[in-house]
Amino acid sequence: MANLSLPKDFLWGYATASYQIEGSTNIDGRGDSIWDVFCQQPGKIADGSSGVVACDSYRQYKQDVALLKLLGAKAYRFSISWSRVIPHGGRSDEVNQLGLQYYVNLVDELLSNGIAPMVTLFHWDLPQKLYERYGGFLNKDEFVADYVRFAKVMFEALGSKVKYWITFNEPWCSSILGHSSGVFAPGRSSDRERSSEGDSSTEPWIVGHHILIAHGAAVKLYREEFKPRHGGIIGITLNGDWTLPFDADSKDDLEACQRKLEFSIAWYADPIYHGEYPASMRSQLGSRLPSFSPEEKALVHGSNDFYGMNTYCANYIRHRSTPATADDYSGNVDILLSNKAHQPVGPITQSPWLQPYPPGFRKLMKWISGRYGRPPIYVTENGTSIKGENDLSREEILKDDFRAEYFRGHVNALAEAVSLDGVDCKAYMAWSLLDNFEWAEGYETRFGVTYVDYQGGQKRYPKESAKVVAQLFNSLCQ
Ligand code: GBH
Repeated sequence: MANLSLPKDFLWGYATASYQIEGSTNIDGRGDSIWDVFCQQPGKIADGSSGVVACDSYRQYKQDVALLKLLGAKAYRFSISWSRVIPHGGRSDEVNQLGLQYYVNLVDELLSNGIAPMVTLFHWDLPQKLYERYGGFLNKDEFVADYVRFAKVMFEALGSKVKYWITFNEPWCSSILGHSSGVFAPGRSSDRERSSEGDSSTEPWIVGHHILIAHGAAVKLYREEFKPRHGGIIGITLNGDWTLPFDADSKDDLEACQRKLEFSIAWYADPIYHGEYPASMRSQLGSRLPSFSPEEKALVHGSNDFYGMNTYCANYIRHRSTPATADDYSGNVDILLSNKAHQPVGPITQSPWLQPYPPGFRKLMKWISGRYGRPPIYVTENGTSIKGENDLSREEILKDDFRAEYFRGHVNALAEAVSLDGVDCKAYMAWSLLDNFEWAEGYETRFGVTYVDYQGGQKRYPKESAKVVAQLFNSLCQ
């Protein structure tokens, strides 16, 4: 451990997202997002809840900033509710000054407390009106133009103050979960028991394509009109988890591991860093995977100032020998939580998909760094839920040893990647500052280093893990 260290100016802090924390969904002129509407549909959210109140951060943002300061954070990653700023979302629609002012106030409060704001323009909450008008992400010309105008409004309002910009959070989720499995808004799928609309064989690939183009177009605007004046940086945040072979002796499973990484990460990162979708995807998806026009390619290729990395866990991967189905989105593999010898990849948590495996974090950073020419990596999310946490008393929840241990393992793995593997990692945002609305899992699953008392005015109580995160970075950054 003694030889591990991180740069003194390493940026660490916490992340959140607008719909998960803000509440006040009908206040001060905010328009609906696709999540407001999705939550109203019976059966979509585990506990039937929504983001109507959430952590009440729209009203309690000063408490959030005071909390960040107390925890010693250097940076705070939050996202903008597009429909709060432009209630109907479109490029000819009115800007809602009250909604915009909220983000100006938040940024000012952060800066006056010495905390660097990191802004995610889009974390899944598309204005509902744009979905109704033209199908949202599915309409390239409309979506790209509307997104770029929204981005411009935000760059104009905050460009002189915010130095870190993220165009999209985890486009894989908007594409696959929103338009293939249908478990996230807008809930489209070929599965007619789940949705009356959607085509899982084509729509996710179209949506991903359009998001990449919208990302490229917003980056172009930022680089031409804002970066020269303000000197900030901009990139996209991609999710992805490390893969291990189900059978370590199987060449097929080893290849399947690479394919799974390509279908989840390289789907977006290859066009950005290499100008093209990965060969494995082109060959499996054929003409269902859109292709870039020369202009689009030029927009997307080279469009990251940094690589935004979200990761939580790892999976065992087993090759499938049957042909890929039309709705397959993972490279025709089985994604498993234990291997051939029945060993689990990690301890269970409250999230069915999340079993922590800290060595995978280091390996994945190295994989990204190697494939993309050692880009600066900003870890924009990493964290865990805890099995049964929500059933405990507040006193018990505050002693979150499991989460503290998760952060020890992962921050140590990060320091190894930097100190021993030559990975250029500049930032780490733990997920999350607060317990919050965990999408389709509602409020039963907590990810915060801070307990939020949903029955007690959303009062915030820092957990043990918050202290551990600060200790880790205070001792590593020198
Ligand atoms: C992050 O996604 C999100 O950015 C954040 O908003 C969220 O609160 C946090 O995770 C914790 O969940 O079992 O097929 O439905 C993490 C990446 C990818 C993890 C999709 C869950 C579900 C796969 N997510 N995955 S599935």
